[in-house]
Amino acid sequence: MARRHPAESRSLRLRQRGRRRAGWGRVAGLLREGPPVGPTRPGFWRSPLRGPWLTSVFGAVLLVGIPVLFVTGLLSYAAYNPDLGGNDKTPARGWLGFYLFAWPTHPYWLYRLTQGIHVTLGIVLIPVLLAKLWSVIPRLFSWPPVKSIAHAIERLSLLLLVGGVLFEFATGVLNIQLDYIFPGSFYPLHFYGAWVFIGAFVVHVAFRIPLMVRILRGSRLREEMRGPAGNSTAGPLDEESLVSPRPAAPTMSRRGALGTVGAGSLLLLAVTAGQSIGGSLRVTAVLAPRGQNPGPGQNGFQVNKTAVGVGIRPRDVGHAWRLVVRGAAGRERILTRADVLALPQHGAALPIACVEGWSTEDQEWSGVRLADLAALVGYEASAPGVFVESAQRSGSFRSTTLRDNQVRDPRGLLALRVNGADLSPDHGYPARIIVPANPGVHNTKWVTRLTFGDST
Ligand SMILES: Nc1nc2c(c(=O)[nH]1)N[C@H]1C(S)=C(S)[C@@H](COP(=O)(O)O)O[C@H]1N2
Ligand SMILES: [Mo]
Repeated sequence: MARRHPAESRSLRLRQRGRRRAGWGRVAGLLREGPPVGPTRPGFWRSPLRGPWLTSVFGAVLLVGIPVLFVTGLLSYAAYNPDLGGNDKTPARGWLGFYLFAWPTHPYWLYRLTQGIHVTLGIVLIPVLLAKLWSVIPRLFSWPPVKSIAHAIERLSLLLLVGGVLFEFATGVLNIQLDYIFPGSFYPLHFYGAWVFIGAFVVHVAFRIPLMVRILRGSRLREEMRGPAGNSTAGPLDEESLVSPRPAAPTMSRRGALGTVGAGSLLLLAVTAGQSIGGSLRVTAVLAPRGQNPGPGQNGFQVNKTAVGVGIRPRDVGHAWRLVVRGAAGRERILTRADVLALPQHGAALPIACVEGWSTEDQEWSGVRLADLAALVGYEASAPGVFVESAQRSGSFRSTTLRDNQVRDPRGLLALRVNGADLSPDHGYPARIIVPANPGVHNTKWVTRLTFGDST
């Protein structure tokens, strides 16, 4: 316990000398010669568990997890077809959208899977992320703040890394739990933030991976995990100053620390995954923002945004409701609900999969194929994309643009019924969009107008 870090005794000498100095001379002296007081002092951080090994274990988990989060996040963004007019919530995304592609409709559960993974994994990694940050805290306060230009660049990249990761996790969780608190602006924040963060992440990994591999190859895992309480004593002082020069008595073993973090992650998994997997697991999703039990009946599945909640007036969706279908060369048809029901009806078993990560089981929708509606207004041979508008007059998600592959898919419907009953008001009565592998947001409810061939 009495081990004194060289920097510690240096700071002691300095403090004695400092009393004799005054003003700026003293500040300059402190900056030059060693850490003053508080968290910049190496002896301030005293957990004996900190050290390169523990940091490497958490780092290895994040090294696998974060790229999966990044890729599923990019896919989620591509699924919105933001290169179509009206869909882009991220103006001037510029070359960051270089990778965008026509989001497919096969397999129909694709978005349910990618977004379920994105959200569930993000939540499950929170304890690991916090533990990793805790394990490297002494480094964030390392003194002097800047030693050289290279050191300054490294510290700046750490700022982007830590700031970026906290920003991404915070915006993601807030968007899930607080019902879109960033009206229209979550996408740019989370999207630009992801690129800044991943840049810093790649730089960090490039510099750190050799050290991490070396430490983990040392196969201390067995050693750390064995023994009555696992290993809890501080290791030898390391170059990275993670190991405390003045370790306190342990309150927990490293095995216990890993177990606690792992148990935290498993607990979060257990109370989250049910919202995406569904079935009998849905009741376990106590953190699900859309609840575990959406009520009985054919329309008994999760609702995001009720008719009342977005200001749908009864007269907009009652007898006076009309569907306006516009197409080539100014052709237009205006249909009553009876007219739409008189068109050939087709079925499709598809889920609602929301950006928030929750999804429903496949529901049996029935309605008119979007391609058939396109044919009504002059697109008999091959249907183009469509601009969809709803009876909702303000707020987000009241309109969307669908791509031609989504219109042409035989399961791409303007649905009137679900599971054998008329749509309920909250699920979009009289008519809504349902398209395979489409993010929930683009399955517009309370549809009033379809404009084909106006998608760019
Ligand atoms: N007009 C309109 N359509 C909308 C929305 C909306 O707010 N307004 N919300 C969308 C979102 S975010 C989702 S996830 C799905 C949810 O469909 P459901 O409530 O039928 O499950 O509807 C989509 N359609
Ligand atoms: Mo959604």
